[in-house]
Amino acid sequence: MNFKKNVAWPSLLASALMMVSLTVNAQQSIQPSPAGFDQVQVSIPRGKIDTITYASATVGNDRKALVYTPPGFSPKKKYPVLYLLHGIGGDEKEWLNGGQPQVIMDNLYAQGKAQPMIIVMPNGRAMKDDRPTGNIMAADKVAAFATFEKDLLNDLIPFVERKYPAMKDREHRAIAGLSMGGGQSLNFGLGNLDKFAWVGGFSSAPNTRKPEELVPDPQVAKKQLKLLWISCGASDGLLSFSNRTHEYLEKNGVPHIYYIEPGVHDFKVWKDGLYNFSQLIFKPVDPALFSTASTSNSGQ
Ligand code: FER
Repeated sequence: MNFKKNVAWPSLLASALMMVSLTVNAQQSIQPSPAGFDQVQVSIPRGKIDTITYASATVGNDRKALVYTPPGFSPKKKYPVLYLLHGIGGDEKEWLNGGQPQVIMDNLYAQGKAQPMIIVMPNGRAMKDDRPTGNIMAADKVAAFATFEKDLLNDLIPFVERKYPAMKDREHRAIAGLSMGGGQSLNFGLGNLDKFAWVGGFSSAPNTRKPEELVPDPQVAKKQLKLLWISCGASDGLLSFSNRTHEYLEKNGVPHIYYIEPGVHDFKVWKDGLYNFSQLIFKPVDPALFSTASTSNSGQ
């Protein structure tokens, strides 16, 4: 009897601890980026940024993209790839100049918070003159952001996967972007679920397809997606495009993270987007983070 009594305590303690940890998990949520997340730290290992040039059959000329490889990168290992897209006023250097993603990522790696990944920053304006000059809202320039779907799938991704030690399956390919690039990421990611399992839109622009066109089959999306991330500044004039997508996803039971933070249409919000999204991808996602917590896998 005494023996039984004694062994009951550890098991009771284990149960109590488990309940505490379940409660903690259930309360887990996306938090604002901590101070210093975007500040250069001395004496930590750094990734590297290359400029690549690829032949685009879609556009009919050579195009440029930037590629960040993480600290400790080795061509002998294999890496998942995040395609990170810019906005209507930018080009392949917009993230670098405005968001310093290499600083955010180096800091995350120093803390062991993100999976080692290759980040490709392309030029999403798929036309011969792809500079953000003149009238950036001109119809042909806006249309070139849609044309980029072909350039990305048929020209850039195959190039990256030939030149870099990239994993080539959908579960190791992510796409995210800011504003026009957020709309592109949602359109191209959700429109090509055989190619992308991780999709993020930061402050997505009016180029975002209407929800019914974006996700025509919620059950397929639910099954295929590893993570769908939608974030926006609460005071962004484009918030309605994120919100209508979120409401449709919620109504149709497609799990996703919807993160609205104080802010406008600027890099503060987009850096927070990258900081959070990059930590979540290419590893198991805690379902407690989903805005739509319909995660009972019944019927699957
Ligand atoms: C628009 C408003 C904003 C639009 C695009 C944007 C194509 C894009 C903004 C950005 O990328 O920052 O009406 O139409």
